[in-house]
Amino acid sequence: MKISRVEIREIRLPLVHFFETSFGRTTVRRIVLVRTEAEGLTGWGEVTCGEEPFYSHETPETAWHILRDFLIPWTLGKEWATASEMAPTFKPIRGHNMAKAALENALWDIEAQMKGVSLAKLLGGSLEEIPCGVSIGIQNTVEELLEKIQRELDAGYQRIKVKIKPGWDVEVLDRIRSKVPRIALMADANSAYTLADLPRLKLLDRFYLMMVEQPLGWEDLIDHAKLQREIATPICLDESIHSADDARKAIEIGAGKIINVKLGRVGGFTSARQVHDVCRAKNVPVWCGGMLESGIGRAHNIALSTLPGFTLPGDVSASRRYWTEDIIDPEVTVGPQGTIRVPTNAGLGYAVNLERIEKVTVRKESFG
Ligand code: OSB
Ligand code: MG
Repeated sequence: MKISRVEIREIRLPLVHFFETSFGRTTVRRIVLVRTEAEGLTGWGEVTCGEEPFYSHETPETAWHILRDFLIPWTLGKEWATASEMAPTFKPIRGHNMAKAALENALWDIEAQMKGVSLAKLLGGSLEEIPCGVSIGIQNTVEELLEKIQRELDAGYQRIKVKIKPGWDVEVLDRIRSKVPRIALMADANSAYTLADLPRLKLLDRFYLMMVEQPLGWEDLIDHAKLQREIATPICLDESIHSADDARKAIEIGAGKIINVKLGRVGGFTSARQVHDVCRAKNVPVWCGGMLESGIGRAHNIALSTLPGFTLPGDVSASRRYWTEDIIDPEVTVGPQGTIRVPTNAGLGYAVNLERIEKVTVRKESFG
């Protein structure tokens, strides 16, 4: 596959409802999309970083810079036998995994179309339907949170994740458990605690959560291992895992029992599959995380979630929870059993709505 042209663009998509975590509130997403052309085919990728460097160091601005000045010049005009060749080529660039993932994943889309198979199939996935959970942000009041939880349960979602931080944790979980004692529930702290909070973190065991996600430092493994020895609730790592090597080390030292795989955070499909393989070999369950993606990133997450190690419901949910109108057709929908049917047509499996994308584009630049 010879890449003849790459276009990057930034779109702005207002969220249907603000999304708040321990590190801040998002109301409008700024998303950098990559459109790659090769062999007369078009592939799409999405940079999944946040607007500010609060989840990771990447922002739309850093991704634009790394794509324009390094990744795109390194790929244009080159012959690629498979999309998985990109990851080793990008290795000399340290970090910037979300920028790398957008370009690599666009080539996976093209490779799948060339071979006439779905992205899921190209990856080696087998599930025809994937189980879905939802991630519900911090709300203005606990009552609003309880209402939202009920709405998502009524829609069929298989597990509920809530965000926690000091001041919005034990009391909130207590209220949730009083109302819905039996649901599959988990909490995500986005690195809001330290080991000094151990007494508080120990209280989480009361709520028999499926897991607590990333309670400690965004790059930490060591303290997570210490914490896991002190609490019964399984720890799930998100921010700390950037590669299969990180996953191996985390498992070796007992830093957690579950891993959240995000395509952007680990640098694309090739790396994500390696993380999956490392975890599967050690019987560590994984699930697919979300970054408030547009339909393009969402379609990629759906394909990834079909791998056999993705045994827990992910944060991959319906388009309508995020956008009044998505940028793909049809939009992603979730059935009454809380599952998404995996598309079987070649490539992404959804039609990219270029007309809609043009309307929300604020800048673009092409190469080649
Ligand atoms: O920690 O999983 C996270 C969103 C933005 C940044 C980090 C996280 C999240 C989510 C939302 O939890 C998942 C989604 O619905 O896309
Ligand atoms: Mg998380």
